[in-house]
Amino acid sequence: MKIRNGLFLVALVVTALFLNQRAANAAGPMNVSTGTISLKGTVKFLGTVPAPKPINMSADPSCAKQHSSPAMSQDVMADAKGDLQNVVVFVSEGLGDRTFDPPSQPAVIEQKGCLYAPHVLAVRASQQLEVVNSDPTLHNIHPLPANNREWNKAEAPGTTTQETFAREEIAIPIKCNVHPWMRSYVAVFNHPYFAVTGKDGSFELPNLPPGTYTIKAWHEKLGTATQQITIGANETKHVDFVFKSM
Ligand SMILES: [Cu+2]
Repeated sequence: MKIRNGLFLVALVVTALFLNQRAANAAGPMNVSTGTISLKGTVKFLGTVPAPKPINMSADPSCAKQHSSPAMSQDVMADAKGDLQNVVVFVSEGLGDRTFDPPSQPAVIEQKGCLYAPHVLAVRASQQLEVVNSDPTLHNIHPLPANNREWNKAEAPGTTTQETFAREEIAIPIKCNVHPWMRSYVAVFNHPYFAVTGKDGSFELPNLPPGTYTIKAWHEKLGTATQQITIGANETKHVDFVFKSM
């Protein structure tokens, strides 16, 4: 009898494992087909978009030579519809005491045509930041953080250097001491729930756990906008941000 009970238990466990596996298989494709975007939206600029200004690169002819027409300022980049680029949208509160390991892949910022690409970058705390000099001229990358260690590195043409930022900070201005017009911003997060808007002003924050969050949108010239949202399980919420000229 004892043996038969034991066999019965084994059979139950096997059945349970089998059902679990079937449940996992069913959940996998379902997550893909319904999408795992928890939060998506757009960022708009309201009003007349300030005209970009040409950048004077005559101080370094090797920079100017790389542009067939003058490079334009990148501080407010919006199209005719007001779609606003280079806005960092992120979870500012609501994740509690969850912790997240930094990704093993590096983030990359390039110095090309004596401009930073991208102009606005978001990385994780302690993630490797690869700084690439693709130009035939000397650059100097010099972040000016408020909450991180300041570093300052000269970079010979065609070389790459690596650095990190240890703490969350939105956002760190980056300058080049050689070319005063060069400016970028690096936002540093200790979680993965952030995005930088592209040309169409849109963003997506995937895989947010259900909860109530403070979402912020940061722009280098236009300031910070804030909204509260609550996301349920398997839910996608839309949030739109609007910035006006300051
Ligand atoms: Cu430079």
